[in-house]
Amino acid sequence: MKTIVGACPLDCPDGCSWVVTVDDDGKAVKLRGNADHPYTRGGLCKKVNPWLTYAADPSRLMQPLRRTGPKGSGSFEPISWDDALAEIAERFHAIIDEHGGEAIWPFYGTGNVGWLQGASGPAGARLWNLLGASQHQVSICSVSGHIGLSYTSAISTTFDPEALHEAGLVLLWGSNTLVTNQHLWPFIENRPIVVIDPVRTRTAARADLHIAPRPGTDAALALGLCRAIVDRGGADEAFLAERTTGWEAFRESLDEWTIERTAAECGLDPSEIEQLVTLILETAPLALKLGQGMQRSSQGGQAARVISCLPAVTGSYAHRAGGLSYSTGSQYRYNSVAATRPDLRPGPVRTLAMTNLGANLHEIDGPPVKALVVYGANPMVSNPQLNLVRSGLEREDLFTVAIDLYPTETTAYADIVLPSTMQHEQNELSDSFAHLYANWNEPAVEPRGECLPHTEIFRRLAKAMGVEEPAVYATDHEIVTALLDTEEWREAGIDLAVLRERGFVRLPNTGGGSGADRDDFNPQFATASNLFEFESERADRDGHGALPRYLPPSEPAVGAGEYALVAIGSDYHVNSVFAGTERVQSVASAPPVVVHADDAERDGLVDGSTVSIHNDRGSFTAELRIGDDARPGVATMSKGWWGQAVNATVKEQDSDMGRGAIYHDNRVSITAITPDAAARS
Ligand SMILES: Nc1nc2c(c(=O)[nH]1)N[C@H]1C(S)=C(S)[C@@H](COP(=O)(O)OP(=O)(O)OC[C@H]3O[C@@H](n4cnc5c(=O)[nH]c(N)nc54)[C@H](O)[C@@H]3O)O[C@H]1N2
Ligand SMILES: Nc1nc2c(c(=O)[nH]1)N[C@H]1C(S)=C(S)[C@@H](COP(=O)(O)OP(=O)(O)OC[C@H]3O[C@@H](n4cnc5c(=O)[nH]c(N)nc54)[C@H](O)[C@@H]3O)O[C@H]1N2
Ligand code: SF4
Ligand SMILES: [Mo]
Repeated sequence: MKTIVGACPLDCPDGCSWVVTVDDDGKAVKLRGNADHPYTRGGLCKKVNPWLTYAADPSRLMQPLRRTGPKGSGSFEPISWDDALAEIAERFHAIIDEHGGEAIWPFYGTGNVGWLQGASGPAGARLWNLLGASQHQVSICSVSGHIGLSYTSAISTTFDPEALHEAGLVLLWGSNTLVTNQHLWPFIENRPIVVIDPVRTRTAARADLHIAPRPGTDAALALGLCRAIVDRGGADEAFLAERTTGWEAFRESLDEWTIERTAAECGLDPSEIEQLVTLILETAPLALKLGQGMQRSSQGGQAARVISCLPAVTGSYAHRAGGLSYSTGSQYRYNSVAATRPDLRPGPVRTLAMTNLGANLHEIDGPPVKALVVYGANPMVSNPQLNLVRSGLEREDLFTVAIDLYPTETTAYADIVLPSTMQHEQNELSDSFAHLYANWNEPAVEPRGECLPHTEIFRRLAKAMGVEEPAVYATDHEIVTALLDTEEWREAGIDLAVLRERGFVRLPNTGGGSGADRDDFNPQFATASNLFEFESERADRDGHGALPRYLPPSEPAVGAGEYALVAIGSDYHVNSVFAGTERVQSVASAPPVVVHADDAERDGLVDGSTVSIHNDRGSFTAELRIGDDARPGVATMSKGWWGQAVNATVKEQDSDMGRGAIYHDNRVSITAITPDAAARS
């Protein structure tokens, strides 16, 4: 028996370190959380504990496949790797000859978010650059919030989550922490906790105070809170004078945000806002954990921008356990240029946003998309406006290659399907968006069947295409060495050998050390002025106004029979990953949609009945539940379940900043479809 340290690859903030036990026959017999890792602290989660069961799932893709039936039918025949790569190479050459490299779109998703095989790297980048393929922007998750914050603090985390046991009030804003970021909980559970979320999630139910605004009204709420804090003498004038700019103008803009107006806009009672203001004033410093949920709206970037003003008004940014954390991702500073080699490009190339897949497959400036290479992504479940995506993927002239672990609703549309290794079978350098460590993942076992890592697939594809440039044949270890080729990593004495030996390291830019010896993590505002910018010329130039502001969501659900559909992280799986495995299918079932009792009564909806959830973009069915999980005007359920086309109803529309998706800005109607429903009531 031996143990090998690895890391969870999923798109989850927690970035867990794990330990795989391998027996003398080279078989993985146990996979558990790493007790030595300061953030993982032993346990993983119920989504990933059965990892080895998922790896052994009977549906796992084990060899390359070629389509034999119509697109979408899921009919395939096995072929050899040589034949699969030869066919892809031939198609790529023909497409490049006729339309140029930009007609190829490497469409990678968040199935793995690592730096070698996953969305941060990504694998294949050097080959795509050399071919002049379209650049891919992973706009599906958090981009709007990042851009929003870039105008004010320009830093996406101002505290180390491990310091939160020193926080005053912990404000979880649009974050379902107990479900989507559970390893943070031990650091905050003894602090007073407030949750701002239109849904009464498990996290909200555990909080000291839960405020449930109408979806997409967060910026109004934040403006109202700022004004109330000023009115009650809680503004930290010293901090505002020394560390911020534009405060006077911002303060004036707050005039209109009386508690009454704020409450009306957000669908709250004024007393709820008063109560929150009191808590903020009495329990300093304020540590605000901003989730991704609240920025999946047409005004999501602006919402993050406004919310970030709150800890500035209270001066909380000055405290090591205060301020705001959206993502620690920005602290991972690798040499991406050396790893991905944009200099290999034949000339400038366009960038295509992941969230614009449907539109881009139908109509596009420049060369049409003729080849799509989908890896670590499941757009037929996770992208907005599924009916538009589907008709795009059905195009006969589109050549689609999909690389996955299992047959999915997306691989069904591929011409060639390639089998990927799983994390415990491959090299990976993993990060986190909640802690400040880099995790190394050493392969623990040989790949199952004929599965290959992404990096190896693209090396073999380059060979099949006859590429001579040596850079595209770099080994995994050479790419990691390129990633670590920065001043910071060198000065810290961390190279690949150190990473492999230790399994994880604290990021060098945090002050170094570990545990009690650790220096403070004390990052500075990274704006041009090095101040917190209430007022921003750059934002004004970009069309977002010099001052942070509130604009209503594009699809407010305020009329009778209207619901804002909010489909959030499931307890059982991360997005759509593993949702189709035997294991998940045996412990979970198709998620019900939950509405408030008052709405159900008004619309004649019956608990336990089957309903259609629909709008002019599409529809799907679910079981209806009545419960106080949903505030009036909201319908909620979990996302990522196969065969339940929640995103058929979501509009493919860019958010205000960065082409983010607007999943939670989605107005639907709900109608009963079982004839016996009325009889049962
Ligand atoms: N178990 C589990 N964990 C996951 C995932 C999963 O699918 N399952 N997904 C992973 C991924 S990809 C990500 S990006 C993270 C996301 O982590 P979170 O940000 O926690 O993600 P969500 O569950 O999408 O949304 C959080 C909360 O935002 C709320 N919300 C929706 N709209 C609004 C709004 O307008 N205002 C406010 N204030 N709140 C709103 C939702 O009701 C939800 O409870 O989680 C990761 N972790
Ligand atoms: N309604 C609604 N929709 C949402 C969201 C929401 O909150 N509400 N959240 C959005 C968010 S935050 C995100 S991040 C996106 C996620 O959307 P995507 O990035 O498309 O991710 P997934 O749907 O999880 O699909 C990941 C795919 O990768 C495969 N996979 C897993 N590991 C590996 C691997 O090692 N190699 C390969 N080749 N494949 C692998 C899985 O089997 C799965 O098919 O969904 C978005 N969709
Ligand atoms: S999904 Fe998140 S909590 Fe679960 S093991 Fe992976 S990183 Fe940890
Ligand atoms: Mo995400």
